Amino acid sequence: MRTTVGIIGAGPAGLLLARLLHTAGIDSVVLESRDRAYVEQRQRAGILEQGTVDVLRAAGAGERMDREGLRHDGIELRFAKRRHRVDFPALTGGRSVMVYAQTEVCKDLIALQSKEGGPLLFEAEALAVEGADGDRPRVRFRHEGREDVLECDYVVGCDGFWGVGRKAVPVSLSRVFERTYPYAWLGILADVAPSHDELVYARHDRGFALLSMRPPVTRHHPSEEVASLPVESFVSRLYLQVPADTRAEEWSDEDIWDELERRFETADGWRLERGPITQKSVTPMRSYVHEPMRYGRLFLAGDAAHIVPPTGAKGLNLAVGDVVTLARALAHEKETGSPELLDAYSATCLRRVWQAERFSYDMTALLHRAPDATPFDDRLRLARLERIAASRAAETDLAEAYTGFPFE
Ligand code: FAS
Ligand code: PHB
Repeated sequence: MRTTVGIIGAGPAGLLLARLLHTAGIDSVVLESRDRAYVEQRQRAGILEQGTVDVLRAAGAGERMDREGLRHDGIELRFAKRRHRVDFPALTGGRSVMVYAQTEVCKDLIALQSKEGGPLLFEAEALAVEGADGDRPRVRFRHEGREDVLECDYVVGCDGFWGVGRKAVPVSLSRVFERTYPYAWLGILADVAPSHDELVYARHDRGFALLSMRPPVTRHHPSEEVASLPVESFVSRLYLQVPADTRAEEWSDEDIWDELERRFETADGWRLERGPITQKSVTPMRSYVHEPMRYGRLFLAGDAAHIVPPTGAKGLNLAVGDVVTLARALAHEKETGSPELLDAYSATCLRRVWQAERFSYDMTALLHRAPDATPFDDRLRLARLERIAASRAAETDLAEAYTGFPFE
């Protein structure tokens, strides 16, 4: 097989890159090791930044998002039984976020790719990237029980944290920056309407809790009926900070609801509605950056290059920033013959990556309680939260970061 851009991975990074290249007239092939159902059902990100929403619309992948997603103009911070709402448009000159799950973004991009894009091979596992430092990189892969080779002009590792793309960078050139956290998130999906119409981030002496939501699983409505889905039709997506070695099955449904209730408690008697839990999973917490994000004709994008703790809702949105930058650079080279934007890819992406790492780390440290936290640490976190509630400047920093850093 031969193509201009070989893409490893059909998560949001790989799928959106293929779409952006297609609209720029650049051919690609996407190799995805799992099957379509796995990619479309893998519960992960839930929040799209303003920039991501704009890119999906411009790429022709925003129609269902605009119908079934939910625009959110703020979040609520909860601490010491107090509630403080952060008003995004008022603090950022009109920016907001969209509640629309990563699973739905992937479904929309896969549907587009199948209709008018290049080859997207499921159950095609990339085994290695070879020749990245030469003019003819190639991907050795296994598909339908036999090994094959994809010859390319460029290879892009969009294969997540555990993929093979990053392994093609010589260790001598790799610089890794990472931090693991002494806690994880126990996430649930529950068949009950969200108890609040926006996301609630709670800091409690017992640990962090997050109330989020998901649009109902798509049922084929006549278009006029879903013009604006009421939040009551949504289902609840909730998270609890738990010890890092927690196994989801250790927690009964009742224990989960009891613990969520404790951590969301407010002085004004706000109530958390309960319902049947339909999914339970534990997400480890990690900060990770691999530099550089390029080696010869190999580029890394998304989780293949960086990981953030999900507290700042940045992971998917960072992947979008990477592939927007790369698609623009490849199109520039095609149009002008100049590699200047390709040569700047890694540095351009890393400026945005490190801002997101900083914000994600700060939000995580602010809202979680480490097992070795001291009373001094607890007071410091409360003081930081008080400052955000009292200072427009402190609140603006959070609102600007949460709604997304501008693409360069
Ligand atoms: P992905 O990991 O999504 O996709 C990589 C793809 O490559 C996968 O489909 C994989 O099967 C494939 N692949 C791997 N190796 C391969 C090989 N050798 N050959 C072929 N294909 C291969 N981010 C948020 O913003 N908010 C959240 O709430 C949030 N929650 C998360 C929960 C969990 C459990 C996890 C793990 C992550 C979460 N994230 C969240 C981050 C997540 O959304 C990522 O940032 C996002 O999936 C990044 O997309 P990709 O870079 O495309 O990587
Ligand atoms: C989610 O809805 O899955 C979600 C929302 C916000 C976050 C993390 C996860 O910060």
